[in-house]
Amino acid sequence: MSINYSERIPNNVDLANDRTLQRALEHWQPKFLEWWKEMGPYESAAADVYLRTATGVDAQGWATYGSVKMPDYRWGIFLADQVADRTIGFGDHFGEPVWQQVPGELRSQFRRIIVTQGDTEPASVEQQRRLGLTCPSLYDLRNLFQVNVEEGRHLWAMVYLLHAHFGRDGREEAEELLLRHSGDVDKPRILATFNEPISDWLSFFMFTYFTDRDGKFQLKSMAESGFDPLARTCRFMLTEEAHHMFVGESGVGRVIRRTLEVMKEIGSDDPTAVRSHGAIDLPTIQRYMNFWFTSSLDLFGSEVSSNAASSFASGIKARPDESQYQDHVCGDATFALETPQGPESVGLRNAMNEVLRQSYIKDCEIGIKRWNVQIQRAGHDFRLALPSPHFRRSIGAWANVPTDPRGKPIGREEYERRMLEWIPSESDRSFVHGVMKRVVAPGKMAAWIAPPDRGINSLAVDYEYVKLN
Ligand code: BYC
Repeated sequence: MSINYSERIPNNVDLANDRTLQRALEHWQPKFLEWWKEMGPYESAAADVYLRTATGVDAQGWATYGSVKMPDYRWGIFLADQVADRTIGFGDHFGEPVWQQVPGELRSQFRRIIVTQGDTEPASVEQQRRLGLTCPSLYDLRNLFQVNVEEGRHLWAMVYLLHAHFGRDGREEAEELLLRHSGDVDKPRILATFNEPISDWLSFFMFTYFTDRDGKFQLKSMAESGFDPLARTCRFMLTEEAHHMFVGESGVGRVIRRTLEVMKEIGSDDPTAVRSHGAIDLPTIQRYMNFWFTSSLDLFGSEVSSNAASSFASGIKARPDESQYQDHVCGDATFALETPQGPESVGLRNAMNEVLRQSYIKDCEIGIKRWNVQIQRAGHDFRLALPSPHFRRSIGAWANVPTDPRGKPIGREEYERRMLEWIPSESDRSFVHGVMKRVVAPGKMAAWIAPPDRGINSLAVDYEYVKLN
């Protein structure tokens, strides 16, 4: 079904024919806009931003581009098309028809997962709220705003499911999603990474590379869900998520390119010299990577999780791209887990969080390889590397086990003492903040980042992507 933009809430779910649901969502809409005004991008309401908006949900023509003031963005409800005769592809209900309504006995589990997913979306907008003040270019400012409006739309996606399928509980949860805030001492966001401040653009690029990629894997596993509306919602969200990860990968790549240019100009790789020429030295980039990668690893939950086992068994959440596996039931299969006490064999269903995490790590490696090719081509021996998944963990079997970034166990005293060699120190952060000066002349870039290879939607890099007004 195509998207109906003539209604107050754009949608392709025939909202007009469900007056009760429509009214409930129209009641939530002004609260969302109020939240956007208070917690969304700072001082951005008057800006005209070159944004893409969904027009259809098929792969060919979902996006249209145009200049929009963000508060007027048409946030709405877009589900990927229904697949006829779809059956559940995993777990105890393998082969049964998918559900159009939530089965009563799975209600609270589904609600918990939808709320957790929904909570991350406004959280990220809150985390990134002040970045516009230090944007390195109009091109980057536009990308930030694009990511922000789409995270807002992802919130709409989860709120629709809560309203349409969870009655009064769902409506209450939808309100709560606007009341918790990133980093709030009393009402923080649910998952720890979404309470970390993102106060500089290097963190933003790392977040969109590493944390949005967790989003990709979680959405892929929910896109397999036996609850068809959740699966269809997540399938469409994935198309938006791809741009967010592009922002991360190309962003970090451009920071590295600029650093390499400066290293060539000054004929030195000495971090102090690189910094004194306004670029971000490679070891600092590695420390930011260590921070955001390890924090994002925690988002997959514990290595051994009865919640994950029951999600898989009952048809809530599968492995990403479940069809790539032979065994979709995993009733007796086991998984070899590395624990601080040594190798341990656990039921595969219980290890589903770890299966996801390992696929995620492989996917993270791809960008690191590309960045290292840049460094190698420039003739330097330095190589970026993902730290061990056992390093600096706060959730699961490795939580609070002191290791170095290679995963070698070390004493707690050494761990605490050396942590500032491994993740950004106060002085790294203050240096990085110091170089983040706002650049808003069309086509101009801040000194710490190279220009992108191309502009948005075939426009030139120096196009005025945001008119600040
Ligand atoms: N921080 O059995 P456990 C995205 C909780 S990102 C704090 O180990 P389980 C995006 C857990 O909730 C994708 N708490 O794991 C990216 C549980 O608490 P309760 C977001 C944590 O249950 C960028 C308890 O510990 N989507 O979209 O299998 C920008 C025991 O849990 C953490 C999802 O996460 C943590 N890191 O949970 C914008 C998908 N980890 O309920 C957006 C939905 C675990 O016992 N969520 N806990 O009080 C899920 O599928 C699951 O909830 C988890 C793993 C993946 C989080």
